[in-house]
Amino acid sequence: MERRDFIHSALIGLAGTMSVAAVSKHALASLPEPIYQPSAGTAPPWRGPETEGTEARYRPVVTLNGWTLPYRMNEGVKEFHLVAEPVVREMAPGFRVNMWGYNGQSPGPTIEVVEGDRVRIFVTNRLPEKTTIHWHGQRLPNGMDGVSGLNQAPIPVGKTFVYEFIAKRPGTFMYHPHADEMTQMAMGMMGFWVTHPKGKHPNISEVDRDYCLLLNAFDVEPGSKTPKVNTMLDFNIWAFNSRVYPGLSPMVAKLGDRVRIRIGNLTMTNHPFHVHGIEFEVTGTDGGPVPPSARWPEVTTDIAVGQMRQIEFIADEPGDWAVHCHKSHHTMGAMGHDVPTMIGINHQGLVGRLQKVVPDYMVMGERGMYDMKEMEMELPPNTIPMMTGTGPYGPIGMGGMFTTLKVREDQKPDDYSDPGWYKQPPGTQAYEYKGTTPPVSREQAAKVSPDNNNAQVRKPNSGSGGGHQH
Ligand SMILES: [Cu+2]
Repeated sequence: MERRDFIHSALIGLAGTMSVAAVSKHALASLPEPIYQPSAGTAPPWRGPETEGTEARYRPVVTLNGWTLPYRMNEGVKEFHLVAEPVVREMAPGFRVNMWGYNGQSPGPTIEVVEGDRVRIFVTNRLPEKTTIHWHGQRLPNGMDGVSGLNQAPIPVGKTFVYEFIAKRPGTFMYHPHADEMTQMAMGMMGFWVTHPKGKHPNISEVDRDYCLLLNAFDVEPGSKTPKVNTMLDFNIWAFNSRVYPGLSPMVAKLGDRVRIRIGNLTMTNHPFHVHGIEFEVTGTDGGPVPPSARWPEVTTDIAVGQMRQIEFIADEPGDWAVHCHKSHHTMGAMGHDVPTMIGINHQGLVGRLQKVVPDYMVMGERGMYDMKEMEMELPPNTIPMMTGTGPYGPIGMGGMFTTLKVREDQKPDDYSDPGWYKQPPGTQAYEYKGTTPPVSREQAAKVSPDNNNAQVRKPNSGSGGGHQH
């Protein structure tokens, strides 16, 4: 068979119509053509041959600012080809970071299969060092678990290894190296894996939208392009799928849709994942689906290191709802950690004198940090502002692990395009009070809390209103 013919049949295989007889011995022994993703945008759901028509086996997921890896069928086996390699990830417009990833991006593509599928994954190592892949959470033969030295020899530079197993249980999984983990994960090597249930499952709902995102973190010095790989805890870029707000797509839903979000945490700290506007339930954990009788409602759920969570809700409130990690420094861009707290410091007269020595000197934070959202600070090249994103009412002041859930009555089914900003119906938005303001009595405030230590050290009649201590 000519190489041209092989490529042709491989492409047909991707469309799922290649018959078993059409596969020659030569094709069987060949690597599937690696497929690359040049864009850091959100790819539409990958509509493989099993997702459409009356025989459809599953509804495909959408990986936020990511994509699903197409497979080829080879005698009943789903074959994928992952290429571990250096990539440049655009974390937000104008902010590019040198990472390691798979098939052109970090995170790598999502692998999406059905319970019971036999899966064969070719892994080619184009990194400058050895690697492996561990299929986090899967039931598989011990020799396929990917821990270098324990389950296999690591994949040498330039070589390709084959992993093969049956996707035994439905759920949300991740993949990542288990060789020089600290470096390779700090550089962005990770990906998502979804196994859909085979047929109806008592504890797994059919949903209208199914989103995937990995929580990941990097330490990129402002002005530089390569993450520091020896950082243990003090990361400064907090990301969903190696992207930061405002570089993240919104999650969109049609009013009334049942929405699932699958979240995995491959950072070195926990993230309380918070969704505004609705209540959700955790419908699945690392170990599988949660029976409906064991679920409870939440608006925030903590996702510990190495964990996966599936949350589900009905998108029954229209609007643009914030979705973010609730650690407030995780919704910020890169910053120095040594900025002093300046609230209450009077800078009058100081700025001019300081600017004679430091021409770019700016006062930061004497009334809180909100002003920083509007400030035009001079930043080193290739650095995102600390707080950023502009909404219909001004700066949002969020970076990092932040995006929006956009619920619209007129969003078409399967339409994942951004509907723009929500238009508040008249009379449903917070507004300025314009009546008279009664004087505040601080004396009364001190008297009503006699058990409070702080209140006791104040002289109730001093008139200074607190802060005056013995
Ligand atoms: Cu966080």
